[in-house]
Amino acid sequence: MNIKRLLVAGIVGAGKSSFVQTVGEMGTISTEQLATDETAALKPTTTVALDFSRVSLPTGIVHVYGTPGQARFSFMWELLLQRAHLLLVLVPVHRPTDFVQSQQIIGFIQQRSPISPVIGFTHTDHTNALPPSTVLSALGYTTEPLPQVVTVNPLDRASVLNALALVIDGVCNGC
Ligand SMILES: Nc1nc2c(ncn2[C@@H]2O[C@H](COP(=O)(O)OP(=O)(O)OP(=O)(O)O)[C@@H](O)[C@H]2O)c(=O)[nH]1
Ligand SMILES: [Mg+2]
Repeated sequence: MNIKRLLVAGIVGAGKSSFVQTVGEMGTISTEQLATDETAALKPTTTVALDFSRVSLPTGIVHVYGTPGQARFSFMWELLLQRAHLLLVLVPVHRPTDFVQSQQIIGFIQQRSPISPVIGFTHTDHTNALPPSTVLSALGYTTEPLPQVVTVNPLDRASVLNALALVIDGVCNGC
């Protein structure tokens, strides 16, 4: 059976758990717990280990794993990265003061994986959303090669499936 593992990473509140839940066909495993740190100012609960769901595509089955957002859980990022075939980093484009944290997560991945992560812009419906080019520059992408990017609403299944298709096609480019 052709199974690919997709890792969905990103900072707290980026939309990782929403993405995993929206894409899943057979329910979701989540580890959502009450936030006890500065996350509580942003949202009441947070992922403390991982999210998991599964989706069946014409090209095969995708197992989708969401990470926690906090750096203290980076051992989970590391574990999940080891077996991932596909990488997506969600970046909320309405929180410019947190772009440096997104950049750090991208750097963490780049240091440990040969796979270039696709950058998924979330919260683009927010009134304070910044344009993709501004966000890319803020993430340190100022010269070629630029990453593959996609705008995604983690709450909308068509949008999530569109992002998934791009992540999968990106990996298969040139293979
Ligand atoms: N309007 C809007 N809301 C979004 C979007 N993406 C996620 N949300 C909302 O943002 C909140 C946080 O989403 P989560 O999916 O829990 O974020 P997360 O990345 O899993 O967060 P942590 O587990 O705490 O790291 C939820 O209320 C979502 O419904 C988006 O693109 N637009
Ligand atoms: Mg989560």
